Amino acid sequence: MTDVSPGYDSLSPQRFPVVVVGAGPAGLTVGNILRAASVDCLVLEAETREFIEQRPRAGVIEEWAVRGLEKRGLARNLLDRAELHTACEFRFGGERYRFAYGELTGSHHFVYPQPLLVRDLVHEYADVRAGRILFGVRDVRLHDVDTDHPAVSYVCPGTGERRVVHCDFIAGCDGARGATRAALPPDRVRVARHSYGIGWLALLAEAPPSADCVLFGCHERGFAGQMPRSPRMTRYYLQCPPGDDPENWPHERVWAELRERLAASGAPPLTEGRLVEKRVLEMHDHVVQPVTHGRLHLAGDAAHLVAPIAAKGMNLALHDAFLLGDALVARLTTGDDGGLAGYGEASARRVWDYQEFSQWLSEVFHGTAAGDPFRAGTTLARLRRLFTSPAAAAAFAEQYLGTAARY
Ligand code: RFL
Repeated sequence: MTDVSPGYDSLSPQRFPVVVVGAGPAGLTVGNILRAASVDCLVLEAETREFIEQRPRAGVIEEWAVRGLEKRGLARNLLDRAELHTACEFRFGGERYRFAYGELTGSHHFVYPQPLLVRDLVHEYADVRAGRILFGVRDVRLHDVDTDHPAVSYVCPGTGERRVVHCDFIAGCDGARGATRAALPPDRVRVARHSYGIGWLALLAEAPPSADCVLFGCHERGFAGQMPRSPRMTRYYLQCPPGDDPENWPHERVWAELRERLAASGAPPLTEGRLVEKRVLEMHDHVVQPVTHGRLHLAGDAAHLVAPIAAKGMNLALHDAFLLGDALVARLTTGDDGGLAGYGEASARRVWDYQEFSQWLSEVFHGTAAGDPFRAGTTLARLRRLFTSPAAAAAFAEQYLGTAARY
């Protein structure tokens, strides 16, 4: 279904200061920042509004990101409804080890499902700030991005006609499989890639969480994780071979494996429920550099993908959106180019820091199951150090929460 915000069809000529491609957390946040400064923009989204408001994905949002949303008037529902998490629990060697990072740092995570955040951001952008958004567009193409008169064209869902929108800037926020990244010249762009050679079976269960915090099970049979999403929904992960078929994981096998990998003395039994999502994710990362070419600026997963090991992707998408939204507003309202000139560099510092942390945490999660006694030994040392060395615990908490003073 196509959903068009009121007044869209009467727009003439087709010209906006900014065209945002993609209505995920990054694109919608950029759009909202622009609208708050009365900058006109058009968001082009390939899917329907219903689809993006229900697509299950992230849930863990870092406190600085929530404060960034709050500062921009985008966190009302989140602050009312999100759960606060102040601890996570590692399970290894048949024991439970609670890591109370809230006590250690005074900081916490917010748990708020991504589809709810997307719903809030679409509502605020389209219904409150009167931003223009077009859903269900096909075949988005960028034109003349290295000139000062770029354009975006797309196939209109209603008529099947190709339409052209002229603009000053394009925000490429269309995720890891979007179209905007292809507009970067291949001879000037570098995509740095890392593959873990590991798969995760990502599961969403219609069941209350089995513990009040995130669980990380580091087990010889492979990693298992539990992430509470709401009082009725829980995300679970099971390490599996890359490319595994979700059909190899019937209900009974999933729960038996979760029970085994998350077993620990004194742990309450897992609360089972219907599995409403079951898909295999390949654990890989990449970073695109540079993220700016002429009038095109990439943000979020379009610019960098981080495997969900440390729950960082949406946080990075929001970080980019704050930087890019503010920089576009400065450029378009006062002519100040500084924010846009420094955007790629400012984004990349946090991106690389989070990539490094994900890689470090990946070894903690997967080292025990690598079939290599040496890696199993060093993994155990890493885990023990978190609970024996205050300095190691403080460093972990800082990275897990994204609270470093500088990136
Ligand atoms: P999105 O959310 O992918 O949004 C991109 C939007 O662009 C649209 N699109 C197009 N539109 C027009 N034309 C095209 N050619 C288009 N191609 C695509 C898409 O339909 C979509 O609406 O990117 P954005 O905004 O950069 O946000 C990134 C986050 O969604 C992502 O990083 C997170 O979901 C990653 N992630 C997590 N991140 C966290 O910070 N905390 C978590 O707890 C967390 N858990 C997760 C996750 C990702 C997961 N999956 C599915 C990989 C858990 C999972 C299972």
